[in-house]
Amino acid sequence: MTEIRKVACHYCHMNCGMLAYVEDGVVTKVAGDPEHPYNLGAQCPRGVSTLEHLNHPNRINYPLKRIGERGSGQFKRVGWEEALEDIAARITELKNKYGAETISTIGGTNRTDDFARRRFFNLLGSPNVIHTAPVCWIPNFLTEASSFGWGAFDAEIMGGSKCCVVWGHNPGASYLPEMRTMLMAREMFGTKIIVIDPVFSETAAKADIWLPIRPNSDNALALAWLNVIINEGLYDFEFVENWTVGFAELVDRVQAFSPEWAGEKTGVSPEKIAETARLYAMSKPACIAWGVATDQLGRGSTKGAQARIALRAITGNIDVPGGDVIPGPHPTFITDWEMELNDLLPEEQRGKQIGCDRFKLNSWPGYARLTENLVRVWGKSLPAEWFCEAHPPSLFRTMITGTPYPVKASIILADNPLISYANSRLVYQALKSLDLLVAMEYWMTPSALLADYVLPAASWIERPVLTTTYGVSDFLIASQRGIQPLYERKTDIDFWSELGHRLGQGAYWPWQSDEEIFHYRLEQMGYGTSGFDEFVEYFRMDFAPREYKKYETKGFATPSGKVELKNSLLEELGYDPLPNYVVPPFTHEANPELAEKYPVILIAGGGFMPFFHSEHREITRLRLLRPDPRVAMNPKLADQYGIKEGDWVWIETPTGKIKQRAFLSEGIPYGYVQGERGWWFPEKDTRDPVLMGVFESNVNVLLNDDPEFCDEATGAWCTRTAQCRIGKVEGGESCIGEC
Ligand SMILES: Nc1nc2c(c(=O)[nH]1)N[C@H]1C(S)=C(S)[C@@H](COP(=O)(O)OP(=O)(O)OC[C@H]3O[C@@H](n4cnc5c(=O)[nH]c(N)nc54)[C@H](O)[C@@H]3O)O[C@H]1N2
Ligand SMILES: Nc1nc2c(c(=O)[nH]1)N[C@H]1C(S)=C(S)[C@@H](COP(=O)(O)OP(=O)(O)OC[C@H]3O[C@@H](n4cnc5c(=O)[nH]c(N)nc54)[C@H](O)[C@@H]3O)O[C@H]1N2
Ligand code: SF4
Ligand SMILES: [Mo]
Repeated sequence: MTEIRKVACHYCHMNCGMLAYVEDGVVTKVAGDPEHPYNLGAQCPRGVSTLEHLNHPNRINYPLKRIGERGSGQFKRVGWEEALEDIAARITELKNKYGAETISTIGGTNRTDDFARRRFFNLLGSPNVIHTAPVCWIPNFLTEASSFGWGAFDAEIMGGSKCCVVWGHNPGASYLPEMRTMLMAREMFGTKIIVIDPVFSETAAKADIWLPIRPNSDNALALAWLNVIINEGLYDFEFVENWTVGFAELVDRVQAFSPEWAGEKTGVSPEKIAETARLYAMSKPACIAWGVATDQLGRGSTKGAQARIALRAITGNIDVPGGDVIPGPHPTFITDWEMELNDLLPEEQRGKQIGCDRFKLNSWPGYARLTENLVRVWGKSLPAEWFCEAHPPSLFRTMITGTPYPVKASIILADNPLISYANSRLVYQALKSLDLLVAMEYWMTPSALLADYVLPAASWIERPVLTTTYGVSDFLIASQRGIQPLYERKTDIDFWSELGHRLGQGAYWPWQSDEEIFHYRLEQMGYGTSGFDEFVEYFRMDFAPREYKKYETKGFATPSGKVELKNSLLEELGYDPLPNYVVPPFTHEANPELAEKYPVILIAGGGFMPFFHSEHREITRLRLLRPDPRVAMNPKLADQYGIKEGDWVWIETPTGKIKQRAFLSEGIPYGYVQGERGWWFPEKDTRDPVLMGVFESNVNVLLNDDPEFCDEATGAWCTRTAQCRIGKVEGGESCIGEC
């Protein structure tokens, strides 16, 4: 008999609803669920490839233990029991010798183990958890949380937005269902869409106005918009008067940033800057949907976030339908924050978090203060996972130098750090220096190749999912497990729990399965279901009733109870509390002396179809759509270097050199190139130093992650500008061993 299971795709964060047809434990078909509000039955090419992913011959199906030298690519199959016992013993030994902080963990974007990793690390006693969080919405979201008491990531365009500013964001490639909603809103409300992007992206192609600013000139534009809106009196006087602090200082601050000044910086005419500022300010309601380009500007990322916060606040768009709604936490669900047990991490250990003395907003010093404010108003805080972490570039340096103390072990779970973190060669050195490296993975990746143990992870169809979007939204989405994990694959939560049991954490991991945990978290919400499976069968989602202008009764969750245009938490932590202009790193403005040798600006960011980060290169039907890495450039620039469509091209920065294939497009203005990220080649030699071509075409080889150039408050490194030079790869030239 065929059973139909309500699953949700997790090849990106959209979690589109799917139906898995299961016969005798075998998935025979996966189709889009027409009743799911996100995708209405649609699947993108990744979703369509589910069965290939599930049954792919390259999948890791059993625990593997390294037998040769680190990097030799030689592993043998072992049992889970042996692997977990040995890992636990080695963790205990290192902890006894160097302290718990010597054990770290590396993650990427949010996957499935939301609270479990942090619970494990709090119980272990180590603060050294990292994700790619500083380059993935944390600078914006945390600056918002400290300015108005939660992030307004939920731009509520369907609430009737008259104008939506899509800022450094390309849902046309990165969030397809969101793009569809945006276009629906335009149909329904006549929403004007302004896209701010140096490149003519899939989203720019659908916009009413495309503002092709120079890479990393976003802050100049935001400050000039403030200048126009304030000086022309286009702001909401009442909201400013009653619900903000620091307006007078802001007025003074923005005087220096006229549209003429910003015209020079951005390459957009002063008239166009003023016209778009007016359109945004005079459209009621309006929202700003920012993307991670605005987090990935390096030094100054927080400053830009502050400017956007001021724009939203003074135009009266905060927490109104169609504006920028502050969801707050889910009120009755047991949130990630509640599951993490942060109180169990001793004060002394918090102080050891690498980088927390310098990048304080998203580490213990800022997070502890923020939590006090959030709990006062919401009764709950944001999760420590993502919002309170060690600084990745600093942690990698600590692994290499042993300063200020030895970091000797790491567990990589759901990340391919050699590809996703900047300065890949430094990350390589860091991983190689460790005494213990474990990777929990679907595939053998370049990073996993350096591990002592590679453990088999269950994919989304083999596990249930329950998500509140990184623990920050007031709604939750649940999906069933399609089938039990194949072979010896395990869910990520099972991994943390089973390792925890072997390290004396047993009392804190009382559950037998992911479903049991999820049921526990939902139980008191009043659904009266017998278990998680039944909840999904009948409800699948839970949306807390949406309220607007909550500040009128609760105040904002900030020390002043108002929107802090002058941010008191940043001030307390020792940073400039107002928006400001900071010269963007790795531009000709910052380093004119390099402009001659490295005349071109490289944009090393942006998601693209059909891939998700470094994933899916193994899946034939997806790889056929994009077999090789692409560097996009204007035909005029290509011509200048004698480069033709499809030629292999060197891209070189002061940090490194790679090659990608030329893609000529008028959609990218002269003077920049956009290199794709995420590239490695599963078909290539697994041995060190080739490691499946990890240094050949991987754009992060080119990026400088020196803390000096990172964002002051959050440590975000820069992926959107690098001074580079390009040149055609001449016949037969190979990159390997040379670059
Ligand atoms: N230059 C540059 N660098 C960037 C960016 C950029 O724009 N430019 N973007 C940044 C951003 S926004 C992000 S979020 C990061 C992305 O960084 P990551 O999310 O770390 O992405 P990947 O490097 O693809 O690593 C994910 C790995 O986890 C495995 N995996 C997937 N799902 C699961 C799971 O559920 N469990 C387990 N155990 N493993 C799983 C995959 O096989 C893959 O090898 O990259 C960042 N790096
Ligand atoms: N297909 C696909 N979808 C994905 C992902 C993926 O890897 N592939 N990753 C997922 C993840 S984890 C994330 S965080 C999101 C990210 O998705 P988005 O938030 O949409 O961000 P990006 O795709 O990184 O970049 C958006 C746009 O920024 C532009 N840009 C580059 N430099 C600048 C600049 O200096 N200023 C401005 N204003 N714009 C600039 C790029 O041209 C690009 O069009 O996508 C998610 N969805
Ligand atoms: S990968 Fe495609 S099908 Fe899957 S959730 Fe994302 S958009 Fe939906
Ligand atoms: Mo991300």
